[in-house]
Amino acid sequence: MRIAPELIEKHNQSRQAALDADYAALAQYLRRHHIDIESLTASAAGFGVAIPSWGVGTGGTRFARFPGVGEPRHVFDKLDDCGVIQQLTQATPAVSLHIPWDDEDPAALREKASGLGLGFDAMNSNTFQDQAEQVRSYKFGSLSHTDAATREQAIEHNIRCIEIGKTLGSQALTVWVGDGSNFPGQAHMGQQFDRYLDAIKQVYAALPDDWQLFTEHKMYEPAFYSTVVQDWGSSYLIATELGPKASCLVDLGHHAPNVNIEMIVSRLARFGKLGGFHFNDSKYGDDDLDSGAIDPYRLFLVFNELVDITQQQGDSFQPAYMLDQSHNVTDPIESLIYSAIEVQRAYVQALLVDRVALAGYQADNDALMATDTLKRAFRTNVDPILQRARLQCGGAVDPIVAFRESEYRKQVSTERPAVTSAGGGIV
Ligand SMILES: [Mn+2]
Repeated sequence: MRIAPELIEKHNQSRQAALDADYAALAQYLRRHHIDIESLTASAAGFGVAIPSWGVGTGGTRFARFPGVGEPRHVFDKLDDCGVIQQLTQATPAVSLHIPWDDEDPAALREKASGLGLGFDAMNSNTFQDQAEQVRSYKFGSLSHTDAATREQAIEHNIRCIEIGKTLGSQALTVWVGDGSNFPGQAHMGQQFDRYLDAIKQVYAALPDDWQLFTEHKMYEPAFYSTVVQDWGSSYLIATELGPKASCLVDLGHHAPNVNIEMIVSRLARFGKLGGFHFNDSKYGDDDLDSGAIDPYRLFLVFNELVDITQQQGDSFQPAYMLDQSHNVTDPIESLIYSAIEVQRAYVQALLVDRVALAGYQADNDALMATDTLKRAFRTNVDPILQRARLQCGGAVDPIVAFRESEYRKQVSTERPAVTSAGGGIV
């Protein structure tokens, strides 16, 4: 463990009395509403959201990137940082790798991760940029490229991601492509989608029986006129064409402003095609801001649907949760800690919704009381539950404070040379 357990223990001890008092008060409040706090704490403790390996590096925009100190040099440093986030929050048990950025010896990766108590979540392929050794360029597309050999190269890359993932214990491949066009008329939209379907079917054919393929849509960027997998409709068509092992992945930032994402969640789940999430937040577009930073109520409303679906479909409904955000002005570890807790908070708040009362208000068309039922849950401060869950699992009551107390960033900055590259770069 990179942070001394004694430090966390001391941190927790100094907060124990206050937490016990707050927890008892919240338990009493919830008891009045016939809710058992212990079952909520157990649910919070069982919740996990994966960390993307690229999230622990400082992000950037098209204009610039301002590197932080002690940035991870390679995937093993990234795993160390993810291990710290898991150690303190106990809510991020898996890491999602990106190939080729994290392409290292799988046995070494597995050993490093298990030493940190981490598993591997979905594999992410990359056909949106060119790599040094690559023969054909993805400038004009990858899985939907007009050139068959370029499509073949993109198919092979995705299959290789599956092969690497098999050795790591991953069980899913997330496919996001930047394919599209920048000018009306540049691409034949129908034929382009046909080529994409034909290529992704070949990737799907290489999927092991116990694997899933997640298709991730995004409205725009890097293509600014049209995108091949632009919305949940196209994503649903793809997942349906592929078969039962394929489902849709919803990245909260990949929609037009004001789109009702919780409704998309409901629709996809209703037809068994909701596979997973990339959590982040946004104000204007695909801003990749920290989860819950701008609109925590929307995050809650998404989880309100997820809890509702789980109650209907049971434990067979297990969407994959991952953070996918870019940290431009904060310490990435602190942002990921904060965001993981915000996502966990939304989940626990959604568990508080009185669904029997809500169904009654809906049946009576009592709009005001129906929405108040949601607001009551959203307004409840569940911090004592989240803190108790962390405490029970060996995490820190206040992970950001504990992280700063540990001076981990200062410590790794002596091992990791400063990055001076100031170039732009979305990660
Ligand atoms: Mn994403």
